[in-house]
Amino acid sequence: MTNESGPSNKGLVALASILAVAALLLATVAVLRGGAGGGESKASAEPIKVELGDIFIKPKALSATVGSDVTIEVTNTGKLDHDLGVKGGPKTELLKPGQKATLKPPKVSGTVSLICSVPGHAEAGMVTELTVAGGAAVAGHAAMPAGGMTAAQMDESYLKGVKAYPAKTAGEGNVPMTPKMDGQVKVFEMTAEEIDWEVAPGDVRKGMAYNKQIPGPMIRVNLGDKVRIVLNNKLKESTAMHFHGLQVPNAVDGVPGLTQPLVEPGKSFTYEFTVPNTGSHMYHSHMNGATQIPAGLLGAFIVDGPADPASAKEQVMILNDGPLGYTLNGKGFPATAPIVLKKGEKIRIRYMNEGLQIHPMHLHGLIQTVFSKDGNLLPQSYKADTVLVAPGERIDVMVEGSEVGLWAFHCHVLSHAESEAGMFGMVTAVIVQ
Ligand SMILES: [Cu+2]
Repeated sequence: MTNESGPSNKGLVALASILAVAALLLATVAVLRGGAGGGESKASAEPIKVELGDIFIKPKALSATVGSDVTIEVTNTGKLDHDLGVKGGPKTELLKPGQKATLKPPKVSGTVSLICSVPGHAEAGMVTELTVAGGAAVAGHAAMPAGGMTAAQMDESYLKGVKAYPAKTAGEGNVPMTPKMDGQVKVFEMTAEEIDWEVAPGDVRKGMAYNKQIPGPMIRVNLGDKVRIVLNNKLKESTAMHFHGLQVPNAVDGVPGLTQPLVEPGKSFTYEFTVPNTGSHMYHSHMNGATQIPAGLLGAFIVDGPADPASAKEQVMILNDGPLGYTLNGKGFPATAPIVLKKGEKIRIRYMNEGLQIHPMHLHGLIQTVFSKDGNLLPQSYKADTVLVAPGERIDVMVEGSEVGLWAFHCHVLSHAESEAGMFGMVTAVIVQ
């Protein structure tokens, strides 16, 4: 089961772009404050202060609200030249020691890295994270002015989002991949490249994808299968592929410089191994990981075997956060896919967190029975209504459609799921019929 997909709604896109301009004009004063390490300042329109030094950025985390007209005030306190900006996006001019400049936070929600673009400086630690929370620029209601919405506007925007669910968007990720056979070897060819990805209706963002899918195609094999994964790099930067959770030989562990050469732009690399262990695993980039994985270079790698056979009904649920916003299988509400069950039917949900943040997944009304962690069956299962999935973790749960209804299913870090403009991001539903 995967997300609904289809052509984008052209009317909505046009409306969204018109209203996005309106939103820009209407952008109201929003709260902006220093995050961890920065100390909190009062909610105000005061600029957030960022220090560039040799070789660091302070503070390491910033937060803002969508629609902010607040600026980031950047001061170079070092002895070297530095700048600050979004990788590949807007940045300040190159600042000499003692110079100041201002930078506008992005207009969309999500987490972006701000870096110094002087060669080598970001790699040496000149990175800070800006999280832009809430607001209307997500969730396919790109339209409403964020910050200071009236109560009536909030109601209208909220209901518009709910009514649109499940919304169709272009592009579908996590599609099961049929390997080509080379004798006994199952061959999966993966091409990494930059793409435009429609996260929610009209919300098209720059991503990185394997075979034009976010998440990448689902690899599903049996214990003991011989597999070959061919990675073609069509990105503008080097990459590599790591098989997260699979106990593969060191030579195919996918860490450039440690176990293999960099897979440079235009180059390919081939991984071949015998599938060593069962369970819910992942494949993802292991180069510039804090950028490439949140941007979409990730996928599910599921291994069936006698000790952990496939369940009758299943759903992979890959959690991610970053430049694509807060997503479930590459989409944000209302473009997330509902899970549909008949009364009494059971489904196995395989959570996989490829993001940078923790996501406690809360299901209303139905019990989640947690029975596997990182591909290992637990000695004793346990029941929960909220299941915390940390970055890198895979947690498998069984859910029974014990009660008929339309049950909300969302991350309970509420800023990942709901804003003044309504629900967005990590929200979907289990429908029991
Ligand atoms: Cu979350």
